[in-house]
Amino acid sequence: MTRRLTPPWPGLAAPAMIAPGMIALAMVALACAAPSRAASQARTTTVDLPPSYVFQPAAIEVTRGSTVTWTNHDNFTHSVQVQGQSDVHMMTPGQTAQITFDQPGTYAYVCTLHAQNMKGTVIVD
Ligand SMILES: [Cu+2]
Repeated sequence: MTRRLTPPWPGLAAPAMIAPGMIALAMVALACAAPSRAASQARTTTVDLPPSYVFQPAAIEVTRGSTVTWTNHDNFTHSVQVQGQSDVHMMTPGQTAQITFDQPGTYAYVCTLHAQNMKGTVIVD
């Protein structure tokens, strides 16, 4: 029979030191996030395409009238096509694409070259 007499953490010092940091992080997160939105949706007009094959962040929120800029930092050509629109905005490596969103709504988009993997959303409010 084995009895553990010590807790799995080294005394109370560690939790006491972590707690203020965690509270500060939580406050920062609350301050940055728009009310009643998931934390995964960033309020930004800039979408990066890092290596490789992703839109980052995949879901963004913008105010109506905003112009969203995608920048292709990948080593391959990608594109942005908003669902329901015919325009395909091609981006070779290093290029950018810009689309202005005037009407509120949720706009799904894809890279037409890699539609299975590269998907994103622009929420306009
Ligand atoms: Cu692509």
